[in-house]
Amino acid sequence: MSDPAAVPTLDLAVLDQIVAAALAEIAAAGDLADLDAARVAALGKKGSVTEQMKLLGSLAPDQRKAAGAAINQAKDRVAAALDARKLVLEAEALSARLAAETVDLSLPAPAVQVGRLHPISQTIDEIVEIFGEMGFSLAEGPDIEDDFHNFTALNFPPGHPAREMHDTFYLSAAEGAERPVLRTHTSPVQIRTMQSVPPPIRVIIPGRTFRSDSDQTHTPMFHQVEGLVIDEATHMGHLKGCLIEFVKAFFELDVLPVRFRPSFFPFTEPSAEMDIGCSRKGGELKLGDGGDWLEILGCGMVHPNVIRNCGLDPQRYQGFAFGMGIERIAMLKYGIPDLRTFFDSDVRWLTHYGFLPFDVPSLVTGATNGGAR
Ligand code: 2NL
Repeated sequence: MSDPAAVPTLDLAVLDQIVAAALAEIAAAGDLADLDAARVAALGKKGSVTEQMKLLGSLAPDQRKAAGAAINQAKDRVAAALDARKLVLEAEALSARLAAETVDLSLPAPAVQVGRLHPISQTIDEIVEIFGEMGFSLAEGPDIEDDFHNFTALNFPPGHPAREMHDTFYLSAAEGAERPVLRTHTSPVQIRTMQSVPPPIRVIIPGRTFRSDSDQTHTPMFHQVEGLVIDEATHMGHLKGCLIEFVKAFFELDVLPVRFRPSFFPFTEPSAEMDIGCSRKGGELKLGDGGDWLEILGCGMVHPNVIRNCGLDPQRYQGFAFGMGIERIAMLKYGIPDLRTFFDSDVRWLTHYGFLPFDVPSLVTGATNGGAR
């Protein structure tokens, strides 16, 4: 015989208190760790709501259904409160983190700045900025090339001296394959552009180039920038106007005399060299109007053979191209006297001649404030 008083019943008032206590703890949780403690205290293995659930087994069978429903409801209320509070705390944590991690780029830069942009990088950025304003886009290509893109397409005849071992770095050939070549100029990128992009084309191509040459004024790796314009109407007048605007913008001179001298390249006809005005009085080189001349770049109208070699019809398409050495014009603009120091990786040199990363070149603000100096 069992004593009816000994059969446990579910005390709804106690359950309500447990829920109220859990909700209060959840509401008071100040961070996600507090909230997790509240979750464990209510719904964990030995949590207050879980303990109520354990009573179910000892209840009289006719009470179990209603009691189970009441406890499940209590559990759902606590779980919903946990979820809601979690969203709030997570949003608060994110806001706090975002506020703490803010970087105000308009604040004065820290007094000690060690990073510098190499003058080659800065000069490339400036050139790309100027031609970008004129509507050119940037193109790049591989350092390791094949004979067709580096020589043949550019109208170099088979026995041309530039193809010789002592001028050009060749890699060893895979069996049955042609030997690859380290590009001797950036022109192969223009060939690739003409092969893949339909005219009109306006591209500017900076990059590393390689020649087997090493002395005071030559390094085996150096940088070139070349430009190419191809459409149906471009002529020598466009070439001149474009390059005159470029040298004035690059050297930041409103008055800069220029002249074009006839020259020869296999890939252009006619070809020219462009000089800018300078003065050499007292042994010091000064760019601008000084009665003397300084060679700055090579240029010309793209040879019809080159256009044909790229699969375009030279009767329909024409244009101009130009090329210059980046080290050379960087030395002229920034007064760097020795070519070989560009590649010494000397931090003191870079601190002196390098540029602050935020010194972004622009035609509106002037190309530069003179970098670190
Ligand atoms: C120089 C002269 C030059 C070019 C490069 C070029 C490229 C193609 C077709 C025609 Cl795909 N021309 N490039 C043209 C004239 C001169 O460079 O003194 N460079 C350092």
